Amino acid sequence: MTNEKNMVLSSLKLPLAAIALAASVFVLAAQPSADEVRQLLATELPKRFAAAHADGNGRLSRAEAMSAMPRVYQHFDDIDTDHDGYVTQADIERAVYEKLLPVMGR
Ligand SMILES: [Ca+2]
Repeated sequence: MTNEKNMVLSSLKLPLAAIALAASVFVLAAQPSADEVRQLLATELPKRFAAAHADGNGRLSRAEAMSAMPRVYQHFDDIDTDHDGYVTQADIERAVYEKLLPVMGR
């Protein structure tokens, strides 16, 4: 049984750790479903956001995003809708719901 499991795992192109990492930063190459993205928002975003903003002020600066949440950094100007140079967790959630999920179309 263990050997069968190992064969299945070794046949995957990516190590499981890489898949988990990709999912946690919302990389779309893995083609998560809309439900999976909603699930990630509920479970992973609060943890990642808390870990990413080092000073704990509830807002993520561009520099903090660059080092800890590269996908957020990549879309920083879209997410920072009031253009004050900071994004909140709510900003990220809104961006995903308003911009990402609609284009996923499922
Ligand atoms: Ca802002």
